[in-house]
Amino acid sequence: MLYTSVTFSANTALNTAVYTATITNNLPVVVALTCDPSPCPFNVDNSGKVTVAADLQSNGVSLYTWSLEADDTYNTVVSQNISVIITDINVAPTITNLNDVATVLENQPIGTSVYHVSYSDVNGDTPTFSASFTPAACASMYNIGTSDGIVSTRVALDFESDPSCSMVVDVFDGRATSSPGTLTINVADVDETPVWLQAGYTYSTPEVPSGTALAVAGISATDPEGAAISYSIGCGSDSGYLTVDPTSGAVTMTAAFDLEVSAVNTHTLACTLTAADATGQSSGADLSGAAVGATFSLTMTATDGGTPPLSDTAVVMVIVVSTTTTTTTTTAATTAAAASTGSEESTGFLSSTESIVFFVLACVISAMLAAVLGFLVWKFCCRNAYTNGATKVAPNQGTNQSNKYEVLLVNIGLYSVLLG
Ligand SMILES: [Ca+2]
Ligand SMILES: [Ca+2]
Ligand SMILES: [Ca+2]
Ligand SMILES: [Ca+2]
Repeated sequence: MLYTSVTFSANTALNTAVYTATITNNLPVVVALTCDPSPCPFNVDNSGKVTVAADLQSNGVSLYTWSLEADDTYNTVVSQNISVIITDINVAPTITNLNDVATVLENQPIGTSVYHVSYSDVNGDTPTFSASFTPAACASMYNIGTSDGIVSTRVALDFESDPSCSMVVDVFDGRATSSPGTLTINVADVDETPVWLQAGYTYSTPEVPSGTALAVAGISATDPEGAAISYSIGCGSDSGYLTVDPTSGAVTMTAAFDLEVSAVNTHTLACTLTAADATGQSSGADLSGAAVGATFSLTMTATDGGTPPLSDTAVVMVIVVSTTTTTTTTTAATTAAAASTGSEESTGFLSSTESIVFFVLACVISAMLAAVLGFLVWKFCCRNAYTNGATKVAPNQGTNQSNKYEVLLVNIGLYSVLLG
C-alpha cells in the first residue's frame, strides 16, 4: 500500500530511511524513484525503502512529489504521486530596518545607544549580528551587540574629527546569513568649550613695576568650533596685581608686588585663567572632559631680601629704590657682595628715572649749601684775619687760631672740588 503523503524534518540525517513502499510481486523487482523538483536528494532500494541521500537543508526545498516504479522485467508498476513535506527548512534571517541613517550627538557617554538593527527569522533561530565599518577606524568608535543588534558608542565621539561612519550589518542564524544592510551614522556638532594649550602655566619674575608685560609663554586656548576666544583672569585674594588681555591672552602686572612690605622672599599669585568662546562656553560645560580653566601661578622672587643683606653704602641707592620697592638693612661689610650679585637695589635705582633725578637734586643742594657756608666762613673769619695786617694773629689766641683758619680753608677746598 502506498501512502499519498509523508512528512519529515530537513534535519534528518543522511541514509536515514524516511519511507518504505510496499511492493507485492512473485518476481524480483527493480524500484526507481523520481522527484519533482529534481535533483532528487533521496535513494530507493529494490525493497522499496527510501533514504536521505543529500543535505535537505542545503537543498532548501520544503515540498517534493515522488513517483515510484517497480519493474519485474515483464511489467512496470507506477505508484500514485506521493507528497513529501520537508519541515524545518531553514530560511535565512532578514534585516528589516536597513538601509538607514542614524544621528548621534558628539561627546555622549560611552555606551550611548545609536541604533537598533531589527531582523526576522521564520524559524525563530537565534541571531548573531556582525558588522564591518568604513572607514576602518570607525570600528573603534561603534559596537553592535552580537545578540541584540544594538549599535552603541565605544568612545566619546568627536564631530570635528570623525563626523560620519558607515557600517554594513548582517545576521547569521546558525545556518544562513542575511543579506547585508547599511547603516550610516552621522555625528551632530555640539558647541564645546575652548581647550587650553596647556593645563597650567608657571612663571617667575623679580619684582617689577606696574604695567610690566610678563612674557609668559604658551598662554593660548582654541575653540573646537573655531570661535574667537576671550580671556579673563581671576586671582581671588591676590586680585589687582595681574590682568590678561582679553584678545591676546597677554598677562600684565598692573600693580607692583612688594615682597619687603609683605616680609617674604617669594610670593605666589595663584590665578585662574578662563578662556571663553563667542557663545560664552567656558568652564564647566565641556563634555569632552578637557581642562577649561588653566591654573596660572606667578611666583615673585626676591634678590635682596635674604642673606647677605645690603650695606650702608647701598643706602644711597635705597633712597631711590624705596620709591618703587624697598630694601633691607645696612652693614658696610656687604657692599661688595651686593654690588657683585647685581642686587635688586642697584638695578632698581638705575632703572628708575625718578630716583636718578632725586639723587642728583640732593647732591646739588648739598653742594650749594656747602659753598654758601664756606663763603660765609671765609668772609667773616679768614678775610678779617688777613686784612688786619699786624693783628693777623690775635694776641690772646696765638698760633692755635691760625691753625683753625687753615682747617676751615681745607674744608672749603673740598667743597670746591665737589662743586667742580
Ligand atoms: Ca532561519
Ligand atoms: Ca568635538
Ligand atoms: Ca563641536
Ligand atoms: Ca565653542
